[in-house]
Amino acid sequence: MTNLNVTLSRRGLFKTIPIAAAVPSAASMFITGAAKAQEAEETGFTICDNCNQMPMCGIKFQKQGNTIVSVGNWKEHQQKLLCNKALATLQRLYNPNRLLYPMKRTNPKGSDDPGFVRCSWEEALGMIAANLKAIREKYGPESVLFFCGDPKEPRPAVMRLARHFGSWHYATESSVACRKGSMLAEELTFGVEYSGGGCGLKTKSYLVIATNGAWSKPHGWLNGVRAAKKRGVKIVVVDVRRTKTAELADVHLQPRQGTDAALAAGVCRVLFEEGLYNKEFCDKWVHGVEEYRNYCKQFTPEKTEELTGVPANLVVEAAHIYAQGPGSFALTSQSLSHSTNGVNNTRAWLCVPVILGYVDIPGGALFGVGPEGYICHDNGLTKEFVDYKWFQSHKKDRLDKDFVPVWNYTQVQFNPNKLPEWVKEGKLKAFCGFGFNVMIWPQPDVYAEAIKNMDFAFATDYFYRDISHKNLDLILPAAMNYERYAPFATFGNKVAVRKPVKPLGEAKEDWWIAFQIGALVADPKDFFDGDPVKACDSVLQKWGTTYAEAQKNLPNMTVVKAQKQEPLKYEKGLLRHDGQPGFETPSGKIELVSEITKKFNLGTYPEYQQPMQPTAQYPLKVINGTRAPYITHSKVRSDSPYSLEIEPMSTIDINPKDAAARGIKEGDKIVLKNQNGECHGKARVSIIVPPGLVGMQYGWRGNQNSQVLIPRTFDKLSGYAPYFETCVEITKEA
Ligand SMILES: Nc1nc2c(c(=O)[nH]1)N[C@H]1C(S)=C(S)[C@@H](COP(=O)(O)OP(=O)(O)OC[C@H]3O[C@@H](n4cnc5c(=O)[nH]c(N)nc54)[C@H](O)[C@@H]3O)O[C@H]1N2
Ligand SMILES: Nc1nc2c(c(=O)[nH]1)N[C@H]1C(S)=C(S)[C@@H](COP(=O)(O)OP(=O)(O)OC[C@H]3O[C@@H](n4cnc5c(=O)[nH]c(N)nc54)[C@H](O)[C@@H]3O)O[C@H]1N2
Ligand SMILES: [Mo]
Repeated sequence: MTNLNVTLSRRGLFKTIPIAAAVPSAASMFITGAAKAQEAEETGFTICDNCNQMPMCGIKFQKQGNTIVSVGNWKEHQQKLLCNKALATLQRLYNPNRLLYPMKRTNPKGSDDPGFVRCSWEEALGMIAANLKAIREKYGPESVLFFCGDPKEPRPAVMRLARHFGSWHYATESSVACRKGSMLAEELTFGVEYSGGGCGLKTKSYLVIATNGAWSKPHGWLNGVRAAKKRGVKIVVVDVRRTKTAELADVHLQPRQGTDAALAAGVCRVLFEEGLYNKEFCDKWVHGVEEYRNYCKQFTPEKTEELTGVPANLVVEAAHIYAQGPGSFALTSQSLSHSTNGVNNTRAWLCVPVILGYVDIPGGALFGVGPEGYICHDNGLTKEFVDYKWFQSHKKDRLDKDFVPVWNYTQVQFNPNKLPEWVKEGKLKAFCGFGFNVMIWPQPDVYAEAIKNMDFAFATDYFYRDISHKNLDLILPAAMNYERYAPFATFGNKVAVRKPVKPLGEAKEDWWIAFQIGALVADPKDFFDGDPVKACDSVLQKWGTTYAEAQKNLPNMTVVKAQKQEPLKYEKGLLRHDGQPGFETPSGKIELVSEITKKFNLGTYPEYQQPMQPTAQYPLKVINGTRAPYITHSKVRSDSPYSLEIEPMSTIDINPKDAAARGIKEGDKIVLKNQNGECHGKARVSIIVPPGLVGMQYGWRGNQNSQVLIPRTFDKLSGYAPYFETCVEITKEA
């Protein structure tokens, strides 16, 4: 069973804790609640963090004393629809396996039993400070890697800690994987992130690119698409699977995995050859149109069909439909960037709305605006808060410079995917992880071994997780979403703050932990007296409010000073740092030919490259990581057993033809195997995947861990692993 690891190792963990220090169990928490049944209920507010801490959906809860008794929709909040994952956070909060005290190891690294015992915060923080200072002294500050996993909320505080400690090796899950690969494509093209958006009243056509928002964005995205369809908006969906979203499409383009650069070029060819593209816009605002147009010439509908599997007539029809603009698009995909030519596949799709001139126009997708300096909490909240300039000035000092030069040149976050190699070379000596998970990587054991071999390593988390934590020196209890103040959530010109409860045990906010460490290893005056609320105020005050003021406005969100949303910002000089019209790219225009990839001899326009091909031995392509509506990554299942009731083990979608050819029936236990390893799961025979394609989530542990199948081959632009490109054979379990 998948959560066996966790449960067993927790038991091992608690054996070493003196009885007096034993953690209060969930049962006792509820008893406290019940005993106080007469106590009046009070209302509290927080932000859900159970999918990837990005949508920041609002939760309103009722509490008795310090015990939360119910959770529900916060109807004044921007994202008010809660899904099962949000409701499951209550079960997570009172999970008896929660990590509630700082723990230090007592057995040598590599021991089966790390012998973790409880220690005080003072001892834990002292140990961290002493080790980090000694390592900085001996090997330089850059030998310490600061890392946040998928949790995005700790990031501003951790990035600030890295900056003041003096290490430019600050990395996150987004520089390992996730959507920053698509964002890199957006930045190369537009100079800034621009992933499209929804449909406005003027929208006539909508292009949904490798995004199954029906499941990955449960807070109303699909309702928006349905409403647009009712208004007559024509919808083109590009997805290798027949998703809920694809079922709404007027045209569903269903390419073979990883062939998107050819398909997009095929669509662009139709638009160019038939004169449907916006020549005036291209002449004025787009760089490299002629080169790309020439490149597209070879992608005739027939050739495109041959390369991608999409029928030639559908390529033409999709182009015609989408050309009836104004058109909007949505590209929130992680899966497109998780293959060896991922960034170029993404760039190629961006060319379609670009050559039609659907950029920042009414009815199209508008560039995002927000309060001054705002860069979203996953990037650091504001440029000033994390000192972007300093990180930018040290890009050339980073270890990823030769590994992924384009990434290094454009991104302030370090790409740590060669961690094992850099540790072996003695270049990284200490690891500070906040919500860190080795399961994020292909071949997780290789990364776990690297972290074991560092001189010092600690992490903060909600739970002790054997596979990631067993070789750490220290593991620290992080307060959960109901128990913390920072960060607040931002939506355009509105912010939402929280009214939390007190943390259980000795759990502390990640921001508090980062600031305490900061005050010990750097100048304390940069860390707000260790107070997350004061840190939030340093930003909110510039936007014209304070945390306390915003709390007074609850349940309403607070309006702050922000740039006003308006179309055609590039004409008015609102997209460039120098206030000139145009885009923040080297050419000042939207770049179909990237002057940045060119500079590093890594190509010009987004070229098609054949993805890894199935072989006689491994004839099925597995897209390993598509999102299911009720589960997130590797964490949710054991944290909220309620999720395990929905899906108790790894479920693998296989087309009826492929299943029949292998004697596999619905519910059979199956084994996926390739040259890298094998993993187990249960078959779901479904036409959601076409023949030759297998779909599955990732994140199951033990013998269901699919990360072992993925090779450590990386996209040359983003450095991301090909999670969606691997080939396997499947057999029925003996
Ligand atoms: N094969 C394959 N691999 C993938 C992907 C895929 O699709 N396929 N997807 C990639 C993508 S897009 C992502 S986002 C990553 C997933 O990224 P991971 O980092 O693997 O994400 P999680 O498992 O959600 O969370 C990591 C840890 O953070 C802890 N945690 C959660 N919230 C907090 C918090 O607020 N504070 C602290 N201190 N800890 C917290 C959790 O308990 C968990 O142990 O995986 C990537 N890897
Ligand atoms: N319920 C739930 N929601 C989540 C998460 C979760 O774990 N659970 N995780 C969050 C995170 S961290 C992320 S990054 C996002 C991801 O959000 P999304 O990227 O929207 O989610 P996915 O399901 O990974 O991928 C979208 C679609 O891309 C298709 N696809 C795969 N490969 C290709 C290809 O080569 N070409 C084309 N055209 N299509 C392809 C897949 O079939 C899938 O339907 O979701 C977030 N939301
Ligand atoms: Mo992600």
